[in-house]
Amino acid sequence: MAIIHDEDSFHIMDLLGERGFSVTKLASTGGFLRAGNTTLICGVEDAKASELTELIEKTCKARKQKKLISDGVFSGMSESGMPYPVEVNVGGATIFVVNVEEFKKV
Ligand code: 2BA
Repeated sequence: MAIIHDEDSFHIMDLLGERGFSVTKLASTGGFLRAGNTTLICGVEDAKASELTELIEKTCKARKQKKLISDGVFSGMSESGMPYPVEVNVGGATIFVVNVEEFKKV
């Protein structure tokens, strides 16, 4: 189970699909910030567990990114009339590796 940023969800879902992992994506909300995030549930054999966590770690790594923002809420523009770049933190993953007692498909 991995809680990741929404921004990383499309990329990691594509990669997991390409590598043959089954995955379920849930829209979730962080209890502290009350902001949207994404929770992935992925059931795997023990032998594939480290490949899965490594893939998530690489793809969803916390990093700084330049984003264009505007300070004029109403105009959508800065004083110069142009949106400007700011550095923001994106990505990161909180991963829970849980043993499954029983797995059934009926
Ligand atoms: P992270 O620790 O990277 O956590 C990101 C999201 O992962 C959390 O969103 C939550 O949805 C989930 N998560 C993290 N640890 C968890 C756990 N042990 N059990 C279940 N879910 C877990 P938010 O709760 O909205 O937290 C967003 C960020 O705010 C956290 O980033 C952390 O940097 C900070 N934060 C969270 N709780 C805090 C607290 N009590 N005091 C100060 N800062 C806190």
